[in-house]
Amino acid sequence: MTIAEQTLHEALDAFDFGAAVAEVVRAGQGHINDTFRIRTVDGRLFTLQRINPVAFKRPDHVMENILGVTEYLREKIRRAGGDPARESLQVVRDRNGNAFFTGSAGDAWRVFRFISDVDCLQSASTAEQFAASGRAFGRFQSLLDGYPADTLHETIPRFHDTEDRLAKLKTAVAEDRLGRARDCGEEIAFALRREPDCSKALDAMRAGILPLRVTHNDTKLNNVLLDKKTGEGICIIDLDTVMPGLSIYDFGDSIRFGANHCAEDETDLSKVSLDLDLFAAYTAAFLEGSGHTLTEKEVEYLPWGAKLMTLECGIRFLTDYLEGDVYFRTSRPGQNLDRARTQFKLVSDMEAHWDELSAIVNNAAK
Ligand code: ADP
Ligand code: GN1
Ligand code: MG
Repeated sequence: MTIAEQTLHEALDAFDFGAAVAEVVRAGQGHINDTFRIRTVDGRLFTLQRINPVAFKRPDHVMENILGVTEYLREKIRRAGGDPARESLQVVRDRNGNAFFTGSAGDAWRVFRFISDVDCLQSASTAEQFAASGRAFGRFQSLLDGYPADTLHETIPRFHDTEDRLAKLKTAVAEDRLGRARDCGEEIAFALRREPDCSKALDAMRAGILPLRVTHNDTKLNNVLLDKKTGEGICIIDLDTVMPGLSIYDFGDSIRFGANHCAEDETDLSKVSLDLDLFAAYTAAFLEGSGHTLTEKEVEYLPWGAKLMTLECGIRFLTDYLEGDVYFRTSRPGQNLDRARTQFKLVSDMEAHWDELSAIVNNAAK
């Protein structure tokens, strides 16, 4: 039994679901939080989550960000004639009126209203599905355009600081606490050869070429809920890492996860490749969703967003493998190394198709 399952009963008691709880099932395939779907005897649905304490040291900061952002979004959605209950997460407070509950083991739990009649996909079967997620993430960014960025806490310090991620990999290799570095010499070398790349977006940000915006920072396909009837992306979820960031990160992380046809931990690397049609579909949709508000430079750097998020995620998986799988949830030995390998295969593919990626982006931006 996981820690979350052992302490679940305390969390269930801490919230008023309006009726007795009839069913609790694990939900979703996220790598970080523990998510449960709650059904009451009268059919009400909720999402109960244990916030991962390894990833998030300050759940109070996470929840302050989420309350601020969701209230802001709901108001904007309402004014645009939308349905805030379906198009934005809504926090349900605990019996004491708090945005989260701290259990006896010190772990933080929160509840959201469950959004029904949606699909949450692990991979896109059609370009249109992937485009729907792109429109939704683009729109999310543009809706938050006026949000006071300086009120947001940095919930994970240096989250997309690729230079720092590489430095952490070097430390993990040097320490090699579990003697795993010998299994992944090639992967370590792959990352180290790309050290100059790790500064590409950060240099542009430091030089004022790329503006800081309020970004989601974790734009996987399974962090958007698609309406079952229309197929459109209606609600962006997993708001734990909404922080000031670069627009190209949100674009790039979606490409990393969704512009291919295999699982993140696919072991047959011959199956792993970047799908240029999916890349094109997402690019056009993301620009459309963001209302074509990205600057010329942001558009020019989009392929860098894709490559950097993929490289960085590979570096993070590899670091976690070397450190003993302490951050990303794993269900089998070697899974984080397999994940790192797929990411690096995708990076190689992006490098091989670099000119095409730029051409697709230019074409979409016309
Ligand atoms: P993680 O950080 O572990 O990825 P998420 O917040 O993304 O956690 O939630 C995990 C999964 O739970 C999602 O991919 C989605 O399938 C489901 N989920 C989360 N919140 C809701 C919600 N409010 N309504 C419906 N499904 C949800
Ligand atoms: C994690 O929480 P989830 O599964 O949506 C991670 C992302 C990684 C992703 C890789 C807070 O996302 O940064 O890109 O796994 N989230 C956090 O799949 O670290
Ligand atoms: Mg998630």
